[in-house]
Amino acid sequence: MQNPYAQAQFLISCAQLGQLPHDDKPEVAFAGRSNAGKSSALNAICSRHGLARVSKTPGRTQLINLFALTDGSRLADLPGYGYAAVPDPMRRSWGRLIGGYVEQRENLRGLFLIMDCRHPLTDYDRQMLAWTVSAGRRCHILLTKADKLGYGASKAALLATRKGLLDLGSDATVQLFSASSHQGLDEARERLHSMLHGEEPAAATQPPPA
Ligand SMILES: Nc1nc2c(ncn2[C@@H]2O[C@H](COP(=O)(O)OP(=O)(O)OP(=O)(O)O)[C@@H](O)[C@H]2O)c(=O)[nH]1
Ligand SMILES: [Mg+2]
Repeated sequence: MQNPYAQAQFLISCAQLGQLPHDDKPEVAFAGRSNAGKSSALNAICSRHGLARVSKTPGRTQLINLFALTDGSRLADLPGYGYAAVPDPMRRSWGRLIGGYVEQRENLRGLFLIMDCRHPLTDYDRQMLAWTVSAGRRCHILLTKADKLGYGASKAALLATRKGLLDLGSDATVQLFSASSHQGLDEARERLHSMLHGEEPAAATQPPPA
């Protein structure tokens, strides 16, 4: 299948909610801890190396960066959270910006929450999930950097995260992913398509019952 995300184009960087375009174009946001691999996941899904900036310095993306797809829908790369060196006032402004975005953004169809599979469900991830639950947002979790763990350890991380989600009352779905090895890339693209366009991934290709 041709990758529908390959023509993604950078649209705008915003420091405040009011600067975002206000219309009914479907949008999915990539959120997660600083350095978890949000920008790398977005680039892998779009098959575009330099689309979203990737950095070895945590906390590099401090703005909401929007990317437009050819069908008019959009992807948002949200500022990372939980970076220890970020001063308190900046953390408060992060909470206002991201909490407000998740709760108020009318065209937001759901979140891709990116977690390093070696450190899933940090306190900030739990805060993020609590916002998605209270705002009734769909959420799909990529346990990324799966190339850093062996088969058994990555399966254990997957199961532990599923259990953690149940305990939090979240119905988020979760998968293993790697931007480096492309593990889980097809599933991530299908989930993203389903979230943007409101279809179940498998249902679209199945014939109607006889
Ligand atoms: N091995 C491996 N490294 C990865 C993977 N994804 C990201 N990285 C590395 O992790 C570091 C952070 O990746 P980014 O994509 O910039 O992370 P981010 O979440 O966008 O970070 P901020 O924008 O700073 O919040 C970079 O050095 C990436 O090369 C992966 O799947 N496997
Ligand atoms: Mg980034």
